[in-house]
Amino acid sequence: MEEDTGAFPRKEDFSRWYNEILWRAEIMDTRYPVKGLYVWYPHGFAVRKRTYRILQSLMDRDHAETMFPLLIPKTEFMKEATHIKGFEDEVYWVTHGGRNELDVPLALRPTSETAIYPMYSLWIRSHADLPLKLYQIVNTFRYETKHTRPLIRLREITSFKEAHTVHATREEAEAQVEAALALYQEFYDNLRVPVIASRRPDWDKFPGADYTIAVDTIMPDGKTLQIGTVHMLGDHFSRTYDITYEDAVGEQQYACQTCYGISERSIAAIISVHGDDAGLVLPPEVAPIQVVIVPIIVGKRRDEVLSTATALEGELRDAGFAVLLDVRDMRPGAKYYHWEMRGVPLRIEIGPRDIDANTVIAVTRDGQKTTLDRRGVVEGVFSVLAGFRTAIWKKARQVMANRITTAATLEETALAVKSGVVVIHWCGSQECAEKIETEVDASILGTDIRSDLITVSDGPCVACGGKGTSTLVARTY
Ligand code: 5CA
Ligand code: ZN
Repeated sequence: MEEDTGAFPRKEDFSRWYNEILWRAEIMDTRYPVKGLYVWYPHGFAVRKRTYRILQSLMDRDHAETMFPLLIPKTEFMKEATHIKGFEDEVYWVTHGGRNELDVPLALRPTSETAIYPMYSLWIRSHADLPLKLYQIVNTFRYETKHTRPLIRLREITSFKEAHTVHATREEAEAQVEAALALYQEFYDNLRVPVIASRRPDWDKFPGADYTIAVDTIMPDGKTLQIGTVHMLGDHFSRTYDITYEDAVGEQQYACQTCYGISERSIAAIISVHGDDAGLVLPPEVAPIQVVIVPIIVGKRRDEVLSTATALEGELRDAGFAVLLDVRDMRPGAKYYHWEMRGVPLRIEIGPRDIDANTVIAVTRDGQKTTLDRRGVVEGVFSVLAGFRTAIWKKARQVMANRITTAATLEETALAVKSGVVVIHWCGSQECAEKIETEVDASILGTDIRSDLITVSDGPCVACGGKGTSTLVARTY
């Protein structure tokens, strides 16, 4: 690929920076000729693969993986009234098989409740079958009408991880909601992406849920991105799809359910939260190449440098690092630029002077330069990468902390919400919510806030002065 000057500065126009990074770092190709559908470049897919491996390893602790069909008969889809109402404008329908009109139109799943739950009804017989905790990673289709964006608002979500659990009691289902939140928290900790969890207001909950708790991160432009949701479904779906079990005394009971999902928005979060003007910054856990070795070749000692670099590559590979030796015939500076754009966490430079001194130069993606002893290079790389992990975590948390403010009036809120999330007091009434949302030109994100960066309290509602509790307000994606 042609090398050129750096990407657009992130601060100036985040949206433009984001779109440029996607192709410059070879994450997504946005030229596919259907709106809202994009193509993973192999490099982007390699990041996705590592990210989803982490997600799967967390899920696999106590969930089983499965796969349900993409097509859902209209008859099943239309059963749960609230759910249909929430999704009917977003569903793609398959109406024909070849030239024949289908007797029953088939929905392309926008999410899979209505595909999975009729089968759960067949599978669950007694309390011994519970809890049931399954997940799948599939593509789903939503005819989104808001502005579509790669990885963020897709019409084909390619990497929809959805979990669906069934429990004997409401208490167990509620405990599962908390367990799912803890799992998502751990997932995002692994990606070094700080999140805030909060309970969505009733009008914003998942269609068919009792309540929804979402995790959001704050993007560089101060808007929030919802990067995961956990829904308490109660018995809404179990009554509709007849998911019952025989309890210990032989009586039929409706089961209680939860579902929770994460999409490739998680990748959008990694890119946006860590990236900088030079391109991607990848946490080592998800970097397809963790260490790139750039030989500094000057004149006569070419072979010596290359053989030393090759030996180094072998050592690091044997130690388990994803390492690449860049032997292309290019200036070192151009190579640095190339790998910085692609987010490689660590670059090692090795030239004649380093060979003489028995050292190598290690430069992390955030610009920290360390001289490593050639003999202890494996330990050195481990420790430099560990330091890098901590550094990007600290930085991301600090940036998020700086973007959270509190406000006591609507005027203060309107001003503060331009640069991030605002914590206000709200009484919980829809009337006040509408007033707040129009006057500050932002959304009520949620209550029941869970974040170690925010202290919650009670106080007078910013709209009516009545008794209120801490509430997040933000401009959202
Ligand atoms: N069945 C439930 C749980 S799996 C469900 O569909 N929940 S959801 O609608 O909230 O979606 C789960 C997550 O997918 C959201 O939190 C959001 O992060 C992501 N998501 C939703 N719509 C899109 C979209 N159009 N493009 C990309 N990601 C999306
Ligand atoms: Zn109020």
